[in-house]
Amino acid sequence: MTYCHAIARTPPASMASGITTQHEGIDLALALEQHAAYLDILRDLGIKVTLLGPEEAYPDSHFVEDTAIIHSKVAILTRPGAQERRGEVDCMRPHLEHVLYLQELGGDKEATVDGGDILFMGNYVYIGISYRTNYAGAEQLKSRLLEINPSLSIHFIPFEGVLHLKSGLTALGPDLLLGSPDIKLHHPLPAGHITWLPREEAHAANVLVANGAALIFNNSPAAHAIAHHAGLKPITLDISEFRKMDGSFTCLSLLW
Ligand code: CIR
Repeated sequence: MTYCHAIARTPPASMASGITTQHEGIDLALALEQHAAYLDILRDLGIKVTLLGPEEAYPDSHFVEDTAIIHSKVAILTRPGAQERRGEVDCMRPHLEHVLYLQELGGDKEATVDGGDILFMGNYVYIGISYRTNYAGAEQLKSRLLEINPSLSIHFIPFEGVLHLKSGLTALGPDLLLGSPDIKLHHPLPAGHITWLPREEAHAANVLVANGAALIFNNSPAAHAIAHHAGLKPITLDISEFRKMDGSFTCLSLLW
């Protein structure tokens, strides 16, 4: 995918009280350093980065990916599955409405979607059904996306084993995916060949592909080789402090 713009948010000092399944202390100074390095990589790839200020009331608010799905210059605001993250969408709305067409998810209050569950692969859109994204939310999102682009092939993908669909599966190309051995897909995917990572690199399945490059966890030789083989330029980065919050590369920016 070719991107020109990104929105990111500085991690708040409160980030250590965000939602996580890990039990490791977070080093805020290091997190800020890693976040800055991530943004520098995006800039080096020719992407204009808009960096929003920290939102102390929302410890997970730097994971901006979960607040919107962007397709064809339209941003569809989500309704995050975690109650304590819902306010992040209101914080994001004013920044997106200046630069993109805005749509709401709509539907009933039970409908939930996290951006981390939405995977675009060529013309296919996989909507992960998870603890965060439910079928009601997936149906709403599908309707919105088809209004924007009726030619999309949209599929619901129930899974287990990782937080978001893209925590365990990302697209490297129009027919190639990188998979974590941790993700358990309930059904085979309708399209796309999955290359599975070895267990010791399970966390490295979340790769951010942008402008011919692939941002990859450091110390992940298999992921590095697979991305290289796919014709991408691998760029490695340590984002240990975000991993401690169950986050990864794609979650730290909204791109278009
Ligand atoms: C959460 O549990 O919501 C955050 N601690 C991590 C969110 C990561 N976002 C993503 O993978 N898209």
